[in-house]
Amino acid sequence: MEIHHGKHHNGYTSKLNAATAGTELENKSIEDILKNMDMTNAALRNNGGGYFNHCLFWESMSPNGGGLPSGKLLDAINLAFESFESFKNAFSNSAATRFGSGWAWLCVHPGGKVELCSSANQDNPLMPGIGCGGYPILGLDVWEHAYYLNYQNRRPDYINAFFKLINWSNVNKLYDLNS
Ligand code: MN3
Repeated sequence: MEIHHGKHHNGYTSKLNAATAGTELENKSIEDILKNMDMTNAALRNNGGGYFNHCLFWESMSPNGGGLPSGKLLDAINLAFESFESFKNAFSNSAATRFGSGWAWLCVHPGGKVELCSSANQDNPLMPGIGCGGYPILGLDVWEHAYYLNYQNRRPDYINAFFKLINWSNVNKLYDLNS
């Protein structure tokens, strides 16, 4: 995780700063940059996504995490997936079956409906035409750099470990802010 944060995330952040320095994007929010992404601009797409995605990834976890969501988010999960267990299975399946490098997301739409999707590389559901188009409130990195040092090819074990660390109070907060 230290290498992931200090090398990988740092690399995306530095390259995003370089790609936006001196342009009209320099003072825009990262959400604005992603929503208005020129998908043919590979440097901005890969590093803008990489910056945002990893920020959400770190905030998705806590050493005291795990357990269950609560309140309106738990209601929305039960409405969409019938139970927390079936949500967990569907999210894990989405993360396990993303071919190659990418991310699995839990997103919220205006009004509060939640939906799962996944995306390739450093793409993000805020970008035009990517995933379910909702606001991502929980994100899991399934690039090999995220798990190979500890889990080798056992991506499902890494996904299972992630569920023991999910910071549901932060996911609840993002749900309330973006629903
Ligand atoms: Mn990563």
